[in-house]
Amino acid sequence: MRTIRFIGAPFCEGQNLDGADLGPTALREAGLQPLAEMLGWSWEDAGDLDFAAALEEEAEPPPKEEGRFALTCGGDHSIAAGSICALVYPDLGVIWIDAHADANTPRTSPSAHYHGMPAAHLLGWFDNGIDGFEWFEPGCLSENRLAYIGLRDIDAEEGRMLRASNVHVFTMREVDKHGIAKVMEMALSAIDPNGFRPLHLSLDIDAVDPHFAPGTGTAARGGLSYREIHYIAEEMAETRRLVGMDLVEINPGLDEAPQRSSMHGDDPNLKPCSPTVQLGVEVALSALGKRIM
Ligand code: 6HN
Ligand code: MN
Ligand code: MN
Ligand code: MN
Repeated sequence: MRTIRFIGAPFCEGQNLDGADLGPTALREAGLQPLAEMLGWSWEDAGDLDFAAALEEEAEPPPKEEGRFALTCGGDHSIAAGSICALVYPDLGVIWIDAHADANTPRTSPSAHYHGMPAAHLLGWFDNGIDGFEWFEPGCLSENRLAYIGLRDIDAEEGRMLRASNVHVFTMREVDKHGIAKVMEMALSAIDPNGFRPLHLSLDIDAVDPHFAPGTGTAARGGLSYREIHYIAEEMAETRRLVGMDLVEINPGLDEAPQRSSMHGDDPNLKPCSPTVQLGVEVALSALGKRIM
């Protein structure tokens, strides 16, 4: 039996809205654990990371994750710097699903929000180190092992840096033009031409159209459909090489009213949840191998 290690990362200081820190608890309450166990996974809950304590103490590296499927739930997308850096696979390929590229540097960022920067940090694009990040390994992700899908809201300088790089970018226009199946095929073969690399899925829920994912801080219209995000997750599971996943930017405080759904069946232990939380649970289950039939 394969084991999931669920890591709660209730960090929302990478931007200026409260509520994304409620993500891990909301996903637990929506029943992610029993639903994953029904798929045959064994579940290990690492609890929530204590960011307040971490700020007080000497910077400690995130514990290295190996052998289990590491599911890190945010929080905002800042946490991907830690979750990806903590994976021990030196040839890791990353599929980054997002409306945004999160590839600003402290020099180019228009907002100074760190959640718009973790990809650039991982790629080693920052001019300088940052205090508190002594554990971090800038450049631990190489450009040709990163592919984005779903982008549609990119800052000018960020776009220039991406175009000048070897990062693989599939914007919403490529999804329109080729369809999601072809885009997934192109993205996977771009980062993993021989099909043997371990893979990580960094999933920002704002990649999905706000019609399906209203509960997020930086919503951008014109996003992935309900089935397109599921197809991505299903294909990642199908590779059988998925070793980690981030599920970030779900903000229950900005979400619509809780509802009961078919996902909950008539299990009284599963509480109704808001639509973006529900979407997060459903997409995580697809990435964990759930199939329509
Ligand atoms: N996210 N590009 C904008 C910025 O502030 O750098 C938005 C970033 C959004 C980040 O959604 O993870
Ligand atoms: Mn906060
Ligand atoms: Mn993001
Ligand atoms: Mn985003």
